[in-house]
Amino acid sequence: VPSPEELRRAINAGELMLHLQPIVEAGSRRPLKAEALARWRHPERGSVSPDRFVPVAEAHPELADSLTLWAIEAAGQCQRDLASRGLDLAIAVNISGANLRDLRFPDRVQEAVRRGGAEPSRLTLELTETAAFQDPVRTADILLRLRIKGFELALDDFGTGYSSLKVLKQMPFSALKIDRSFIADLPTSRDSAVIVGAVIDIARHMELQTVAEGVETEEVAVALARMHIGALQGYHTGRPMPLEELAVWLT
Ligand code: G
Ligand code: G
Ligand code: MN
Ligand code: NA
Repeated sequence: VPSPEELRRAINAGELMLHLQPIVEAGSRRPLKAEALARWRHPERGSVSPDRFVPVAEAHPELADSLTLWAIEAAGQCQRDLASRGLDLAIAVNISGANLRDLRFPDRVQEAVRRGGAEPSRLTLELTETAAFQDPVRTADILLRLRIKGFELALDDFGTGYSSLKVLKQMPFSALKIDRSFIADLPTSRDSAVIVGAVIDIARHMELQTVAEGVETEEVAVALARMHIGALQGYHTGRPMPLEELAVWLT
């Protein structure tokens, strides 16, 4: 596990980069968006997984902010790079509960977007329900400010927290990402199929977009399209990849 000092240094030294995973429309398989996933190429240790360094950032609010603002700025640069090749894609960036302590966060996001050159309406911020529930009143306030600034908000890993429906009711989300634990066994588990069907139904009535995470087979993709899910994400429809590869993948 890296120390906070090492991570801080790495962010400043430009050792982090984004990989981008396609999110495609379920029916047409047309690319809608890409999720930005941070990668750290350490000069001695080689690649360090986000599972190791994201928790370090989350334990230090100011470091969590640096990571998120770096990712937002870098995502904007990716979007501009794609636009210069005639490719238009929305981008989703993961944010942490640690980012939601300070009411100045939305302004800082807006500044990072300005530096990176992204279009706010083409940037989605993804947040897990666990993060959203640490301080629900403050979170709702911060999320509302972000929505007013034009950002899309996605509830990530939906179904794995303790308060999913309450979070949906209280927070101004625009999309819901169904956790891969309900998606992988969709063809064989009647329970998963019933749960996913009900979630899609709730989302439709609440006018929320739906994304299935962890789509690993054509069979699952077809089953989800039949259930009228909005979008698909997973190794089957596209792995996380560097920007250059994504540009090729898109054309
Ligand atoms: O590819 P994957 O191994 O990228 O990511 C592992 C975990 O790390 C996921 O839960 C993902 O949401 C998280 N993650 C990846 N990049 C970022 C990031 O830039 N910020 C935050 N907060 N989490 C990230
Ligand atoms: O927590 P979040 O949903 O942001 O995490 C995204 C994580 O899921 C990343 O680690 C990414 O590499 C991983 N991922 C993306 N597609 C698939 C998939 O089809 N199967 C599995 N098992 N993991 C996936
Ligand atoms: Mn995510
Ligand atoms: Na997720």
